[in-house]
Amino acid sequence: MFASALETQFARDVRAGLTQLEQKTLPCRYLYDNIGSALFEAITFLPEYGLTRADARVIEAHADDLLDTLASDLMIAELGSGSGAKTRTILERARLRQDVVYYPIDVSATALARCAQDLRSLCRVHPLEMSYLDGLREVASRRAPGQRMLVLFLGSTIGNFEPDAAIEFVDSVRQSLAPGDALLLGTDLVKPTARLLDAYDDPTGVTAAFNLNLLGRINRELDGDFDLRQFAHVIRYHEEAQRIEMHLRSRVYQIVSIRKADLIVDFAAGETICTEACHKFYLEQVETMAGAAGFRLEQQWVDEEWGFAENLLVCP
Ligand code: AVJ
Repeated sequence: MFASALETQFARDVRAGLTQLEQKTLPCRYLYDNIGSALFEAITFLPEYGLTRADARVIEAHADDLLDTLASDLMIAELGSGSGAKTRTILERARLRQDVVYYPIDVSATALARCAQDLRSLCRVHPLEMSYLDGLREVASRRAPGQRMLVLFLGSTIGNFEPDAAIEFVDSVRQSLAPGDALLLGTDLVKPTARLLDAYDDPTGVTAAFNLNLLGRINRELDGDFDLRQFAHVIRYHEEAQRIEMHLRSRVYQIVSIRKADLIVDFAAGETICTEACHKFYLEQVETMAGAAGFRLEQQWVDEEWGFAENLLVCP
């Protein structure tokens, strides 16, 4: 049977994560298969999860201010575009003023196709099914003389990086940019713990399904035999580290085999797999991060209702 490269990478990552001695882990990027992307879309509608609506409110309120700061001939690249819903507002405003080309970059072919279909009536859309930094380098290589680039990294996906890795990532983004280019970075802000716990462990159980689906994906794609009913969705908030963690806790002692990862792994009763870390920010920390990555922080637009900020980082 022919094993695709991606499958093998998935198998390798699962094997590496589940053989960790201290804390078993699974990379959060694997949460987004078709089912996972659909469940995440459902999460964004939950009353308890205000992040995506807050992001959209800030963009609605400040898209013109944003475009006022940028040159006329614009390439807009988006990291992790998903369905592109939030970007629509920026593209609608931009095309009234300038010639715009949009490059959605995403690892999900389904999300990219949907995004391109939804937005191609607004401007030229060139979807790139690539990793963020590879996609950005590709966009930079297509820059015409005098063209400026705006990179969108919305929705606080930056929160999935550990603090040092976040600075490194933002610095890597800057390396594909030229003076005058900009990065619009969405960051979810620190807020009362109770509100965060509700947002990541909603009473409807959508986030629990989103989390458990990762084990279902391993069963489907890597021939695993996880019994999803024997795992529980658990949230932890580390106040000092400003980090929410999603875990899957084993309800009993159990042994799981994952044939395509050539792995048999056991779980003690109560043992967990960490499937995602979501860091929250203070405004000053974003400024520090921008400076450490070689950017100048130009603007911070804040949604007070939920506690979310869009940060405009300009390449000096
Ligand atoms: C897509 C990473 C921004 O951290 O809030 C939502 C993912 N995980 N509910 C977030 C998520 C659980 C989300 N990000």
